[in-house]
Amino acid sequence: MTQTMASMKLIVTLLVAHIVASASAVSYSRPFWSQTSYGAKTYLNATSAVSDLNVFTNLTVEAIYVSNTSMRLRVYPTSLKAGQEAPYVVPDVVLPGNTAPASATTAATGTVYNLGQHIPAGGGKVLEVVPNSDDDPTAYLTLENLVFNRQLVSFTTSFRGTTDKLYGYGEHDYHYFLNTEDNVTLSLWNTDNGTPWKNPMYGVHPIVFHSDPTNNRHFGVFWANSHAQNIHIEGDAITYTAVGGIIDLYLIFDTTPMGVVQQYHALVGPSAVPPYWALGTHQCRWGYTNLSVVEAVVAGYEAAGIPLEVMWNDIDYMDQFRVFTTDPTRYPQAALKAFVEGLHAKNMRYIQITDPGVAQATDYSVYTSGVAAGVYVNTSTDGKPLINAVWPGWTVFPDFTADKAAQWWAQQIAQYRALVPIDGMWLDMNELGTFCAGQCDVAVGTPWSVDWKTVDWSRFTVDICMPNNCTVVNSSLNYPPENPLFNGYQLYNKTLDMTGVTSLGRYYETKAFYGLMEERASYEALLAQTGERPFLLSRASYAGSGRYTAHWTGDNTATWGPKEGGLYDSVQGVLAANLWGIPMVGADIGGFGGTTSEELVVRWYQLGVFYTFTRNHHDLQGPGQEPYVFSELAQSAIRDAIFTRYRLLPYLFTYLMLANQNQGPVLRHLSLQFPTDSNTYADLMQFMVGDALLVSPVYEQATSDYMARGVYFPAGAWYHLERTTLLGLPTDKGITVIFGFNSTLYGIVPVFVRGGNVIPFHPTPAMTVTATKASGIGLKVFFDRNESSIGQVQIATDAPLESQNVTVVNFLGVGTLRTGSLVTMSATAPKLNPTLTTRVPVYVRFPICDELTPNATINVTIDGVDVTESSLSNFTCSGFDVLLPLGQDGSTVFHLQWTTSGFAPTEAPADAPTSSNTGAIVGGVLGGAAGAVVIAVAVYFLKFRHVANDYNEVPMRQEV
Ligand code: NBV
Repeated sequence: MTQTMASMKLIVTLLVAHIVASASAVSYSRPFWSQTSYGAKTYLNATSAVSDLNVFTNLTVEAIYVSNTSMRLRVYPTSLKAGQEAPYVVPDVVLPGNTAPASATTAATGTVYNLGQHIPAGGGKVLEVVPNSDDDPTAYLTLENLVFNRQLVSFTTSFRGTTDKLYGYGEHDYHYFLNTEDNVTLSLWNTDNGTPWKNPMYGVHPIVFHSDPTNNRHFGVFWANSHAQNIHIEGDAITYTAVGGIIDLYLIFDTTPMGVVQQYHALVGPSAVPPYWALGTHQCRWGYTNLSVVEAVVAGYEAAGIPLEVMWNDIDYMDQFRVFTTDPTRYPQAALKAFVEGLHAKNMRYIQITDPGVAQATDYSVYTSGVAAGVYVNTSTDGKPLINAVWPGWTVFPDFTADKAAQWWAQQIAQYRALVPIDGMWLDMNELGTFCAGQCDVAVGTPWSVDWKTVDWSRFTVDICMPNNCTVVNSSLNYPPENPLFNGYQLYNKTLDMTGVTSLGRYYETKAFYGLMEERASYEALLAQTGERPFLLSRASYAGSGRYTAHWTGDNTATWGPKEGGLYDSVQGVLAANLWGIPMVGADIGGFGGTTSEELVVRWYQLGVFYTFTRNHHDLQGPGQEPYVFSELAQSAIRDAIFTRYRLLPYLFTYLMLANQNQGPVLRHLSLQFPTDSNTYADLMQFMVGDALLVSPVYEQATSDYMARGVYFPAGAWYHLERTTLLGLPTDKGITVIFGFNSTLYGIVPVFVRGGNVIPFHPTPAMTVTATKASGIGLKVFFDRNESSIGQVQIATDAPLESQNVTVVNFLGVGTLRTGSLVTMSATAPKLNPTLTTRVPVYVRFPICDELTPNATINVTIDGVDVTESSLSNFTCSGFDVLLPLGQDGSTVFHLQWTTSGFAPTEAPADAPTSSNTGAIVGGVLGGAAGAVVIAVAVYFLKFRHVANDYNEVPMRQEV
């Protein structure tokens, strides 16, 4: 059956949908679907009169063809009764094209979905969406139990059985797979609440991805809704609930989970690509009390020889916490400016926090200019700027949903940048997070005398908010009939009153994307002012925030294990953000709250250098956790980890470019990369960086548990990235390898590379990204068993992408050690470094360590010129290294060829096992002195022989 939504046979039968309005259930008339130019349509009308104006009794249901792999299901009131207001629809500025009416589509064939033909009568089912294939009648999902009230919109989707794994919906500190535990409710509401397990956090991303590894079906459900909302997952059903809006579902189907995620990213918009320097390391802390302290941090890094690219300041730099000011004594403007210029002279950068709240003070031009321009969120009660409290005391809040506010914001940024030339912006507290609930009735100029350092937060509401007439307006917007939030958390807790008025609606409707609108205003401002791609870091986010900003996972804790909001949980956080289309993301390395330890910081760096955004940040309390405060051993491990990252910058940047070009997340759960390997659908916090790198962080102290846990390698050939050492796992199915680490601390950076990939890298990591980049681009070529290897590097300046010719170079390797070639192909390949004075290496590695005779030889040519004598080094049984000639690096087109001779016959050694089809590993990993660990593996396979090297003293085990 190949039908479009427009032409499909609508055998949707009798359906009686039940409204479960506040008290009594309301029945709808039987819906009859009819075909339309855009798909199909039906009406649901209440069968009996309903006097309650909160209930919408006449609904239109549209099934809209979007593409052969996606459709939209929109349910909205057909007409309104007198006194009824239309439910809120997410505006186009937030979700491009969202409000456009369904338009006719050209008939096409081949939709992968169809409206169901197997709907049983009754049961409240409105529709079913089924795969469009005759052999598979089971529904992808259904829509049933509709409730459509002014402040309660709800429906249930049943999906095709409990084999579906669910993921995406956030932001939470929770399992990656949302149905790891049954019977769970997760709510969404941008909340400044730290990282408590399961609670709603700073972002709102109403997207649920489904993956069924058993039947290999994958789809996503995005509900375009900006209200407080939740999902309840029980068995094979999800009930979605929100306190308003329409039912507006974008349904996406694909044969792979990656395909679904890519389609979702296309829907919410392409992710911003950060400037190259932003991939360097960042150091921040709340509590750098004056400029000398900051200077000392930079000096500390320099003395330790640990790269620091971007120095940050938290709220400490401001004068009375007033945004766009500097403290005259602790951070004098002229000295701060000179400091930043000094950083720039060293090719380093500087970023400060910018909170949205503006102090309500008549002697403060930011405030007064905002009043004059009418840019603040107003109250519904007196139409004046709505006041709440944040760091500067009594505060008002720009309404970023208004164009005039965005313009005013741009002016503030421009004026401030003339005083302090910041290189990017850190947008905090933009959920909005405030200290009082609702709104405060405070006269302009009311003094503020709270000493934050001594304040008793538990009494804040009583001592500060209540005496100042802070109230929550008695409105159903603050107290909706059903509160969907976790643990009874109120909508107005630690934020503005829900009745607040913004240009695009009431705060009740627009709060979810307040942060996104601030990100947009800041992005546009910086882009216009600098002419370069802006770097923003935002805490709040909504679907589509990735178009403008990077993200960090918020106030985490200095803890190790699952459910603690620390090291382990951070992986779920960054993977989820990647699913939402925010690929540039990291967690506070070392932990924001609590007292960290040297070992935790080292382990966190060994993980955090693989976050796309790598920042050490800590709160006011406790000792510092900058790398240089720790022992030499720790510093060397951290340096090692950072150098690993710096070598990988071309690879990381390429994947950020690919994310922008809709090729999917940079950081990927294993199930996203290996969807047919059922072992990867575990809450296993290993992850992929792009197609090639597998990171298996150490989450446990003293590594002993890591030994027990092992590293899971999906089918393929695997190598250790840094040492370009063959790990020797050319298996047809996944395998768990238990490494024999015997050092108690630090060991190696746990990153592995999958055969079949070419990794572009900077050969010489240095103290800055600029210096690192100057070492050019070399290649690590890791062959797979099928004798091939592919890769890409994309190179761009920091200018907007549309204003430059991005260099894209593709690499293709074919062959074995016996004979093969590596070619580069490029449409636009200007030399990255025409003045390069060092030659860059190409490492070529094979999955089989072919046994060579003592007089084995190799001949290597580059572009037909024999370079064996001049450029070859390190010819072993598993590969060779060669230096590219001067003036030519990994970004230039070249053709590398090799031929070897002198192989011993490939026979399995006497001790090779014959019973297993995956072989046995008898090599090992040696924990050396002072954290230096050498990997060495010997693997004997039935068909292949892997020769041990010198280090196979500590055995490692495998479990298949
Ligand atoms: O600006 C202070 C902190 C900041 O360090 C942290 O990273 C943010 O997530 N900020 C929260 C405000 C603290 C509120 C308690």
